[in-house]
Order: sequence, then structure tokens, then C-alpha cells
Amino acid sequence: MPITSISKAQQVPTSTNQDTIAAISTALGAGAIGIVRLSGPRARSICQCLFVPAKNNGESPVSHALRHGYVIDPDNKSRVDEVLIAQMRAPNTFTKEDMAEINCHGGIIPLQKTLKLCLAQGARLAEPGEFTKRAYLNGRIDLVQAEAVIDIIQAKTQAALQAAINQLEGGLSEKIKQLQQALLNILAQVEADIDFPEEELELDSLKQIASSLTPINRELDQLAAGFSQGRLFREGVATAIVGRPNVGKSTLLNQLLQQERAIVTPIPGTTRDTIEESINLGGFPLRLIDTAGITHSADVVEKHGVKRSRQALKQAELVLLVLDGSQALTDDDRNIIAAATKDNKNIVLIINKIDLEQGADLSQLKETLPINQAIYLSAKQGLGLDKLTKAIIERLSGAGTGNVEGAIITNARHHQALTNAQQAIKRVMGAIGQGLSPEFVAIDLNEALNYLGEIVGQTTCADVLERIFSQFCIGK
Ligand SMILES: Nc1nc2c(ncn2[C@@H]2O[C@H](COP(=O)(O)OP(=O)(O)OP(=O)(O)O)[C@@H](O)[C@H]2O)c(=O)[nH]1
Ligand SMILES: [Mg+2]
Repeated sequence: MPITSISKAQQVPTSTNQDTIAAISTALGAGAIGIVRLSGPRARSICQCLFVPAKNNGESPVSHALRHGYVIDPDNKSRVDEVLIAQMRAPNTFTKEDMAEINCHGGIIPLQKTLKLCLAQGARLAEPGEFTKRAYLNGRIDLVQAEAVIDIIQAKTQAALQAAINQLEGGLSEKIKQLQQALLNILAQVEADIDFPEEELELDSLKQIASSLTPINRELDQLAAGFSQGRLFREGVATAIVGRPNVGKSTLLNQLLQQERAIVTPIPGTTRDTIEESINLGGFPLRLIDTAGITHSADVVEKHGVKRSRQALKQAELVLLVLDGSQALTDDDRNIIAAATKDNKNIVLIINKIDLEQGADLSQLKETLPINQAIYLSAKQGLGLDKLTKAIIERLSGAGTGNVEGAIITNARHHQALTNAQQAIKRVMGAIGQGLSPEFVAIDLNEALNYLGEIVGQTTCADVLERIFSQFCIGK
């Protein structure tokens, strides 16, 4: 079986616990192989009913080993499919429960039949992400690691994948645990004072608490600051290509994608709506957004497009601002430059059409844009694209990107909880500074601990868990 075809396999999930429910077929499709995956206390007995080994030596199955044989219909003993089956005994499995994976031929019918037989034996269909959820609920992984599983599946670049793997291996979880332990030590000191008020906390002791919070605060700051970089890996950089009509935005999009994605014509106003495509540029996932040319003199349809272009410009993290070097600058150009620079945007200025005689006087822009950093291109002829790629990578690397070693925050949920924990610690320091009673100090310390617990899933509320696991595909 070629390894590449395994990723196309349809994993059809079932799990064996009391509340058995019916199958769905939407997870089914043709593939090289299809895996019916079982987890729960009855995984073993279901396999005993449905699987007949090709060579029966009477020995019980070895855990985690593949066996060749047949899925049979227990009613009439007919063969349903020739399979390879792996049975894995608890607790050394992904879910910490007994598990089995039946590798069927990838066709829809044998898969569906095998699945139905499992359901008839008392399994029920798994919810999206239920295997990972069980791994989390059974304490094999924490919430950060469960979320890393989604990130691994969705990673668009090698760097994103590496960040997710680090997270799954527990890099971030370990860091959070260390911070929690440090806070717990401080809390123990403060609570001792609440319990034994007669031994009042000396001023020195309070100072000591405040000073031991400083390195914790610094570590939280560092983690939170890494988010601006981490998020890029996970979500991609929203990159808008903007400019007045006909400057060559769509030609540039097509060049960067290396495919004829957007329609290009000599008629101004060709692109009427935003077009979004993802690319991997030197390891950075970019969400490239081609926009309708922004102009005053737009017709009714164009006006809608222009509105969307302005929105895309507002929301973009990186702006590729395109001017036509062969023509004098217009009011439209100046308006777009004003709109782009207003929000202090990360702008890469592109002068396009360098294959034509040049007519734009850029010196008038030097007040507003660093024109000495402009990139000169012919999008049509593919000239200067390497310089553009380099400039974009440099711009993004400026945000400290590139290094995905160690604990890095890539997830907005983690970032929010970290920020909340930081604020709680600030309140603790404020309370100590004001000489408030240790009860107040303890309240905020507990809050900080709770926020850190939210990240790893110790104190996460049910609906957040629901939301996280619903992002998974069925079978994961
Ligand atoms: N000579 C030359 N022509 C170019 C270059 N880039 C684009 N063009 C031409 O300029 C015209 C407009 O190109 P588009 O890519 O559609 O421009 P746009 O900015 O997307 O235009 P709208 O969608 O109307 O806003 C087409 O005829 C392109 O072939 C270039 O580098 N050199
Ligand atoms: Mg266009």
C-alpha cells in the first residue's frame, strides 16, 4: 500500500459505550483504504465476533500488531471484506481505552457494511473529535495537546506543522504547569497567613511575594508576545492586493499563485469582488486577497466591489499596494495610499509594469511612503517577483517569525486566557502594594491559576470544550 494513499483513507468512527446510535454515511467515500476505528470496553469483543484471521493458530491477538483476515457477517458467516486489523489494549492507546482499527478496502460498500456490523454489535457512531475528546477526558493528553491535533491536520506550512507538533509533545503544557506550580507556591504562603492571622505577614514577606511574581509575570509577557508570531503560522497572514483599477493586481495574484485564478483584461474594473487564495511563501502561510480596483468613478456593481476592497484593506495584516509605473499618479492612487497608511499598515509598495515606459513621479509620495523600499515589477512578464517574495518574507520575519522552537502561543483562546492571567497577577501586585489583606491577594492569585487552568483544560467550561471538539473531523 503506498503510504501517500493512506491520507486519503476514510476513517469511519465508532466508539463503544452504552449510548449506541446509528451510522452516518457522509464520512464515507472511495479511498485506497478505509479504517473503521473502535474505542471502548467492547472493542475487543466486537472484533472477536466480526473478524476471522486468515491463519488461525488459536492464539489471542498481540496488542498493537496487524493481523490479516476477514470481516464476516456473524449471522451467515459470509465474508464482507478482506482486512488488516490492529487491536490495541488499554491503557496504551490514543484514548486509553481498548481500541481496534479495521483496515478495509477503501470502497464505500465494504466500509459501510463493516461499520453497520460494528453498530449492530452495540457500537455507536462517534461524534466529531470524540476519539481525541476521550483521550483528553481519560487524561492522556490535556486540552492544549488536543487542540494541537487540529492544528496538525490544518497546518498549511512546515513551520505551522512544527509549532503544532511541539504543542502536541507538551512544550506549552509543560510551561503552563511550571507557571501554575510557581503560583501555587506563592498562594500557599498567602493562605498560611489567612489561616494563622496572628503570625502577620511581615512587610518583608510581602515584598518577597511581590518579587517572586516578577519572573512569572515576565514569562507570561514573553508567551503572550509570541502570539503575534504564532497566530501567523496557524491562521495565515491576511494579505490584500490593493490599487486603482487596471494596475495589474489580478496579474500579480495569478503570478504568485502560478495559475490563472483571476480574470485579467485590459478593461479597468475587471475584478468585481474579492478573491481569496492561500499560498505558502517561504514557509509563511499567506491568505492572498485580490480586490476590485478602488476608484471614485465606479458604477453600481463596482461600488459594491470597492466597498469590499476597502474592507479587505482594513482587515489586512499585510498590504501589497500596487501602482502602475507607466502612468502618472492619479487621485485614486493618492486616496488608496492615504487609506492604507492611515491605519499604520504593513505596506509593501509595488511599482508594476516596468516593461513599459515609465511615467509615474514617485517623489511626490516620499512624505507618506518609504519609496526607497518600493519593489519594481512586471507582473505580466514575471520580472521582479523574487524580490517581492524576499521583501514579504523580510517584513513578516520582522515580527520575529521563523523560530518555532519551544513553547509558542498560536491559539487565540490560549492568548486570551494568558492575558486574563496577567491581569489577575497585576491585581495581586496592586493589592500587595496597597497593603490589602491577604484574602484579596489570594482571590486574584486563584483567578490567575484558573485562567492558566483554562488553557490546559483543567478549568475549562463545557461549552468551550464543545466548541473545540466540534472543529474536528469525524473519526479523529
Ligand atoms: N505591460 C504590462 N501590462 C500589465 C502588467 N501587469 C498587468 N498588465 C496588464 O494590465 C491590464 C490589467 O491587468 P489586471 O491584472 O486585470 O489589473 P487589475 O489591477 O486586476 O485590474 P482591475 O481588476 O480592473 O482592478 C491587463 O491587460 C494586463 O495584461 C505588466 O507588468 N506590464
Ligand atoms: Mg483585477
